[in-house]
Amino acid sequence: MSLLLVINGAGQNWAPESWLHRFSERLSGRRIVIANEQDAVVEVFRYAAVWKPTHGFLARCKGLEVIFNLGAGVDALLQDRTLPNVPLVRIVNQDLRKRMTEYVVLHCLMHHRRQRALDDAQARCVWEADEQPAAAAVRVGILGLGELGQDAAEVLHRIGFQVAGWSRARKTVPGIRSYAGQGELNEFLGRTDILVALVPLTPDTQGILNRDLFQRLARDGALGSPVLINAGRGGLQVEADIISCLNDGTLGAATLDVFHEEPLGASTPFWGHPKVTVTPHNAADSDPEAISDDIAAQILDYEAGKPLRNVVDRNKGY
Ligand code: NDP
Ligand code: OXD
Repeated sequence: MSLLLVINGAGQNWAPESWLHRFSERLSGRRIVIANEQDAVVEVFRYAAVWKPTHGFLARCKGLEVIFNLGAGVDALLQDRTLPNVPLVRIVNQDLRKRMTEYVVLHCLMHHRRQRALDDAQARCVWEADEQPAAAAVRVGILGLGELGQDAAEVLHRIGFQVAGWSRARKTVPGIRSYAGQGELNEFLGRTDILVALVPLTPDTQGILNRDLFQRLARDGALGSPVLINAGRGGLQVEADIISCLNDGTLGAATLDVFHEEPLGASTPFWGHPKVTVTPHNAADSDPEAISDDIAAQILDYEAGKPLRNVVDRNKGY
């Protein structure tokens, strides 16, 4: 067995040598190599573990049987039209679910409990409390009721929020109202005070977070105006629409973890906007140890003849 590492992420988590070390510990005696994407000739490897490989590079790797994406979202990878037609496995694990759920709960509660206004009052040394609706008065809508969306939905429901989710196929999740498909999107939006975007970026969802959609959110909610939380992908959002909807009151506030341009440029209005909370695409930073455990276990299972798990449906794009 041989594993090629093709890793182009920014930051300490993505240092290729650390991944080499982790996989070598878990798959001892195997040939594991960090790719040099400039090499004219690429040796034969059975597996590749990748994050944002240069488009066209994997097409030059002969003998690949499985590509393991080192994250949950595969949008960047699928944009490579030359990607070899072999199973593509993405990350699904409890560590990632819990991290995303922490983020979603944190930001739902921050908007619900008006923490930004309290921070502002503290900065002015003012003892000032707003009226506080109960969680049961607030309707959260999760756009994308998949692995991450369902976990967050369940915890929000336990806290007391009214929670619904929207997906392609209907789901059965205790306590969560499930809306399915385009035909039910309007009804889902019309009952939503806090919209949490956790759909993958695909041709169908590109730009879905736009003025037309924001105008269809509930306008009679306990928070006054609807709130947007986007922890999916920047490509889901029309950024000019978010700013103009915040400015004219169509949206009350937004938490944004993902952007068209990452890192976020200095000149964007998001940084300084009083109704926007920016986080640096770290809603759910995948734990490299947990990911390495998953992938090593999958390789051993695959070699023992067991089916691969979490294989991406290329037709759906996620
Ligand atoms: P899943 O594939 O498990 O879930 C995706 C959900 O979106 C499914 O419920 C799916 O419906 C729904 N969906 C997709 N397309 C449509 C559509 N056209 N119409 C209606 N529903 C649709 O993904 P995960 O939950 O694991 O991850 C979601 C996304 O979160 C990732 O793709 C990634 O972009 C992002 N992410 C962000 C991170 C961050 O740090 N900000 C970290 C990790 C992931 P159905 O179930 O019916 O197929
Ligand atoms: C992912 C991410 O897709 O970190 O895993 O965004």
